[in-house]
Amino acid sequence: MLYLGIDSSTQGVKGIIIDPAQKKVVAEAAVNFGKDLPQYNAPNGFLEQADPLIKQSDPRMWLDGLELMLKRFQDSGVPLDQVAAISGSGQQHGSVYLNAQAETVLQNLSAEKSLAEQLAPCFSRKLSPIWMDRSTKEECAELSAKFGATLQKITGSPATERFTGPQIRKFYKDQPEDYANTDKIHLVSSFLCSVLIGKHAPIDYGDGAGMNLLDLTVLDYHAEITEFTAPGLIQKLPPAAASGTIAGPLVPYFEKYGMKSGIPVIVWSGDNPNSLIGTGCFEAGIAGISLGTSDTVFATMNEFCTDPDGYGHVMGNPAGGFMSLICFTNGSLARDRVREECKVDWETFDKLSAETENPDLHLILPYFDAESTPLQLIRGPHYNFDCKAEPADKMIRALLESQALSMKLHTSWLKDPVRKIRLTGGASACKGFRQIIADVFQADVETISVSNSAGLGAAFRAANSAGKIPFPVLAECFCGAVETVKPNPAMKDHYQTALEKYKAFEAER
Ligand code: XUL
Repeated sequence: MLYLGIDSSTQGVKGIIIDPAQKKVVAEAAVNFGKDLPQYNAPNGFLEQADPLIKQSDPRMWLDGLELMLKRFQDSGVPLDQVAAISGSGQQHGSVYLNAQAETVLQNLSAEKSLAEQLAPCFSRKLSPIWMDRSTKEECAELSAKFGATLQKITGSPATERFTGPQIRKFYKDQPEDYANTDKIHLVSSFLCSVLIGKHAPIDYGDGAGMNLLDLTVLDYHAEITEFTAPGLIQKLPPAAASGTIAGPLVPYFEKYGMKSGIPVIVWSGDNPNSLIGTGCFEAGIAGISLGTSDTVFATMNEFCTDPDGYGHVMGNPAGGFMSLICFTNGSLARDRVREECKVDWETFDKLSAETENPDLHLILPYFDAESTPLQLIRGPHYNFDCKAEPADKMIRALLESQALSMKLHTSWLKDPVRKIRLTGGASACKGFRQIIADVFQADVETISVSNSAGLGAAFRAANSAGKIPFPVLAECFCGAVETVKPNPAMKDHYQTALEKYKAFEAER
């Protein structure tokens, strides 16, 4: 039995097919929006706009990306007809606005035309705001003024610029007619699941918690918050459902890629909840750190608690209960900028990160782009030293130590202290960074050889839900540690002092 996980991320769509009986990844395929679909003018997955706080994408690009990815599987002879179930992962918080026609179009998808062509008349809002959008400061202030601290207690997060609720409120205020013409508002995840099953798919508790609308105490939309966000919104939202729910059977449209129609499609989730599953972080105290465009830290929670500083989030855990998520926008984005400024290649960057020391505690608040943790709408970066006078090695070390210290600082609200870290994402290849993270957290750092943890997590969810294979069994087959870095106890006091210094520096901004 094969299981397919699809990951629709900011920059592209990837697919991964696993065979749990053989403990094998059977095939992977990838599409990059910038390279493969240049007609959408989105080299990094979103349109370049004059206001840097606005970040939007054309949802037709996500549909074309999905189809091209399946086509690539088909062209390389992958036995897609042996796939027994599918699930998926979407970049979180992004929203798709559909008019009433969508229902009929979804039900009658014809293999003659592409999904993008058929759904083009169904968008009541042509462009979708994505998670990088920070244009909803006013709407967040309105939600905070109305609900105060209860918003975080109920939804797991304070009003957050990139979250879907504030984005919907802005749309309702700015384009009331288009809002009135909107029949359903989907997340990226539930939108793509909908095309697979030919009807509106539910939103799972994992991705749904990134909306500022879901009452996590009862796992359904909060009537008053939803109504205040935008009148009549509750009717426009797909139902909320547990992540293991079968959304429906795959529609015949996908037979054109050699898939079997009728196989179960499991409700999709957000990339972070999927990554938690795909990195095997099922126990509280084991944190996953994904070092991607943005860096994210996530962990299973034994009990629901919220971040008093308001930067960390609580989401539904696809394995049951809750998970924490802290998102740092300036992850690889910042590493790449510093590398470029230092005029070194990645190999040298890696080498310098491991060889240099930073006894003077030089620190960087790397807000090259607007940051989410802590919230910084104005771009930085900020240095506590004369950056012009620093050689490359010192700059690189200061950046990586600052990023690790920020992760440590902003996970201090978690009730279960981080005792082990599972590291994934491109920058996990950086040896020096692995040791810095181990030393800052004073915890073992396991590197896992999973390049697409969100897609793998989606494939695990398909295998778990349709094939009844327990998550830990899947994790053992596919995401064992390839290397463990031990913390150096001699660095404990040094990094304790550094943490205090970082905290004070961050507070000054
Ligand atoms: C999480 C967040 C990002 C996106 C990236 O809150 O905004 O991690 O999910 O895809």
